[in-house]
Amino acid sequence: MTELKNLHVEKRETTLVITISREKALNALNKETVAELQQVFDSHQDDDSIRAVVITGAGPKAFVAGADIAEMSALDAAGGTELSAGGLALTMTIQTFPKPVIAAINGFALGGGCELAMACDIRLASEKARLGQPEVNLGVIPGYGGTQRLSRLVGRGKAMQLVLTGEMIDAAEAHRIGLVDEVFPPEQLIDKALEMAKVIATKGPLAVAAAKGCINRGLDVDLSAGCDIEKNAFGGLFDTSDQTEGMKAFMEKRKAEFTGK
Ligand code: DAK
Repeated sequence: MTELKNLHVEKRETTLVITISREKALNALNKETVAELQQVFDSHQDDDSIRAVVITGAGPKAFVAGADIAEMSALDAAGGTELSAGGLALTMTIQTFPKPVIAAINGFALGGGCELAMACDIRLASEKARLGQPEVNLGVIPGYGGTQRLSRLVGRGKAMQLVLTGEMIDAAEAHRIGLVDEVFPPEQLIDKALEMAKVIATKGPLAVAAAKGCINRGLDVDLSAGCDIEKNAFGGLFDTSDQTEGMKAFMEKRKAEFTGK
């Protein structure tokens, strides 16, 4: 892996912890940071030693305060489209990544930061987190899938309210509307995210990947097509050693030793 200027990447047992580290700009996503995130996900796509990813922001104040406004301010339409393409590709990579990705939202998650968190599979937030889609304040709209993923998470009315007013909400409200899944005191957030990643790491990795894919793909199709996706994925798992091992271990009253095969 080439040197990363904007990320700190650390392997903690089977969890890859990615910390976005541009603290002076509240971890705003410039093009280089988006490219580095893409590179980290691409290079771990087939890494069997990684069972989950945790993404967080450096410092006590921000997860990610959005796309980098200073960088964006100079863009023309072609540059804006290129920026959007990079961010959209990254969010799609995270959504289809074969291992679960947990966002540990330690502070502001605004604009592209909220969109990055929404592309993750599970969102855990600090009590100090504040979330929102403030793009209308800047004369633009969410460009990293925000208009699409927010409405899928919180419903049309709340998504409209957040995107059209540009107002921030606190962690408690984000939890109430389903934008974040759990809220913790700031000092517990990372440990809780790592704990959750560790629990997932004990499960069959192929089953975890299949379940993630079914939930995500199913949300984009009608119920019966979604159930077909599930049926095929369920059936496919019966060709794996992990299924044999999981069921054998249950009958032998021992813990399963999954190999991801
Ligand atoms: N970009 C660049 N720098 C940022 C930043 C950002 N998003 N947010 C904060 N900073 C910088 C500030 O400029 C300041 O830098 P210095 O002045 O110290 O050099 C430093 O971080 C500390 O920020 P503040 O001094 O403002 O700190 P406060 O505690 O007073 O306020 C705040 C914190 C988060 C409320 C405030 O910084 C703020 O409102 N930040 C901007 C939040 C925001 O609007 N985020 C959304 C960005 S727009 C698209 C693709 C993508 C997108 C849209 C379209 N297409 C191509 C179609 C996505 C857009 C966005 O994400």
